[in-house]
Amino acid sequence: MATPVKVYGPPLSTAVSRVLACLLEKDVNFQLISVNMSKGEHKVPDFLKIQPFGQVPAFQDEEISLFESRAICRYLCDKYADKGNRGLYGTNPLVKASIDQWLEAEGQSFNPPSSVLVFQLAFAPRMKIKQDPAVIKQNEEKLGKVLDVYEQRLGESRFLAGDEFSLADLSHLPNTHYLVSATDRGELFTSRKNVGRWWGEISGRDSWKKVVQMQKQGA
Ligand SMILES: N[C@@H](CCC(=O)N[C@@H](CS)C(=O)NCC(=O)O)C(=O)O
Repeated sequence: MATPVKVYGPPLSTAVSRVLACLLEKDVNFQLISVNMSKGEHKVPDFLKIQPFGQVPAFQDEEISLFESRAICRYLCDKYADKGNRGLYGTNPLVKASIDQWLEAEGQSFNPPSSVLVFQLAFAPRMKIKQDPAVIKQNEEKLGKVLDVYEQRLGESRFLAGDEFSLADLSHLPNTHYLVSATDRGELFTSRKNVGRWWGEISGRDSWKKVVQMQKQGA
């Protein structure tokens, strides 16, 4: 059996959970290596050798070390093209271009406001950090505008990049999961008919259900 790839970081991290969902979709064998962030293990010199920004996830496969969750996912889809969900990152240039476009939309337009809201609404209270109502309001408005674009797109196609579930949809799972499950702002998604339908469909995938289970177990 091939040596498992290594993922460093806790499944509760949105960026780590993105990589885990991709590994499960692709049916790639992996070893999850714990990084205790409250003890600052992501800032120690040995960790910085594989993740120079001192963030999770870090990743290793054979002789390559990688960071940035979306780059790791793209690598996994290319390297393990014939394993698991073969269409996850498209099988022809046209489909791939559309997946890349919506992956960029996730990283550039969806992630900035949604990650601020995840931090402010889900993590700050747990960490006993004071919430900033002005920041919450501003980012809620920004996210609403992004989701209006998604609402229109998802009225035209079942998933963001077309009729098949892809890496573009997968990349939205971590932040959306926290906003829907751990805050009172789930309506941003569920009040929009097409976005709500899409969220129900992508969050019901076995791969994501397994990631949520890992988060619950604190694996
Ligand atoms: N763009 C990076 C973001 C990584 C990131 O922000 N990780 C967070 C956890 S979700 C982290 O390590 N935070 C601790 C820190 O920045 O010190 C990716 O997608 O991998």
